[in-house]
Amino acid sequence: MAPIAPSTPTSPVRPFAIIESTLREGEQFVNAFFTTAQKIRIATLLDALGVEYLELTSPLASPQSASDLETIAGLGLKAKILTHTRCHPEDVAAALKLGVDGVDVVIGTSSQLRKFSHGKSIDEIIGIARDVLPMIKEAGVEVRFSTEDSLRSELSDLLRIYEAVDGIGVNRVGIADTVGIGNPRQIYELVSAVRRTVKCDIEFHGHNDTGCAIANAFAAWEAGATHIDTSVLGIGERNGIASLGGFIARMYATDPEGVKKKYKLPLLHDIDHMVAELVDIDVPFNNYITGFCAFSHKAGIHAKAVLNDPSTYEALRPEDFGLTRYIHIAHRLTGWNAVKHRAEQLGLSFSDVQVKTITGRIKALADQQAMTLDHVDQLLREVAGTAETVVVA
Ligand code: HCA
Ligand code: CU
Repeated sequence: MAPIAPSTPTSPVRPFAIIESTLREGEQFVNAFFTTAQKIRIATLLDALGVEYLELTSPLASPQSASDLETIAGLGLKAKILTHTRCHPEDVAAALKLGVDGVDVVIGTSSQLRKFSHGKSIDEIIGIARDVLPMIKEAGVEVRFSTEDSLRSELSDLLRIYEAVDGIGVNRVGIADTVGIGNPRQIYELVSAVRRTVKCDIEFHGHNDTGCAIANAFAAWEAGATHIDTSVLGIGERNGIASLGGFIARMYATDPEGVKKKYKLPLLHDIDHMVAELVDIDVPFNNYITGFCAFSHKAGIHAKAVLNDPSTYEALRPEDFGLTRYIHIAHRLTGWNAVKHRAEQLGLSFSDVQVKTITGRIKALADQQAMTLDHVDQLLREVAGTAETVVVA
């Protein structure tokens, strides 16, 4: 019998593409203000990572947004450059002048948005799509049509719209969990229904208000979505969307070799830290892959097993991301195997009995005070008779 989640999956997985929206959804993060130079740095690094698409703010947002879009579209990056606009002829015409590889249009379909935002019926929405989408197709660039607030829209309305725009010949339809209300089962069912309805590709964009953004993106992919929206650290409107690193971690767990080939994973660390600095936040301690303790092991039982074979307590191999694991030994949960390993790193050799005695001392001290690795090292050196002075009392 095979395990439920094998550490090394063998079956080939269905391809997927990342639409990296730090320069669109991410710009909607409350702290975000990117200069042109910063946008170029972000775009260049994401392109080097290997994301397939970069989505940028609508050129109608502001004159600088239009000029930055043109600049980035002109960089000659491998990633396709998309812009995100209302489903409106004026917006699309402005976008098409700037050298983009595609236009992602969106229109609200939930009763809330139809009532309080644009006031259009479903038939009117289909009519607008018939006017606007051919403009993009005729320009020879990719076209995506998305329904904002898809999760709070009627399924029958969504399917009717998607069927109509598929007939017009879009490259993709987009499903957006705009308020982050969906759960993985609902997303799976919705994407499956859309998959049965359209021939074109399917994109998923999910917010994280209820903590499901990455799981939802993954469920969407499992149900047949081909394109997934992300942003660096998940930044976006409110608490944001599926994070790039989190989604990559999820896909890596599904297909490590495929994901390693597709993306230059060691760049994730720099990307997360660069964007965090630009928007004046820290990389969260518990961030996927790049959080400071993502590869730290603490309890003695964990440390012992990880020293024997890291895969016992690691779903992701830090070395595949250019990172190293850290075994934390300066605390009362420590175990003698980890202390012995540390002694060996310091070039000190002890008998097992000695290490066990030292471990007992570490535990006793750690019951009294917070300890650091320096404390432990000094204790080890002291016992080995190599320490000049004894700092730990
Ligand atoms: C927003 C729009 C959007 C669009 C998503 C999409 C959303 O509300 O700012 O184009 O698929 O979350 O609905 O980001
Ligand atoms: Cu959004």
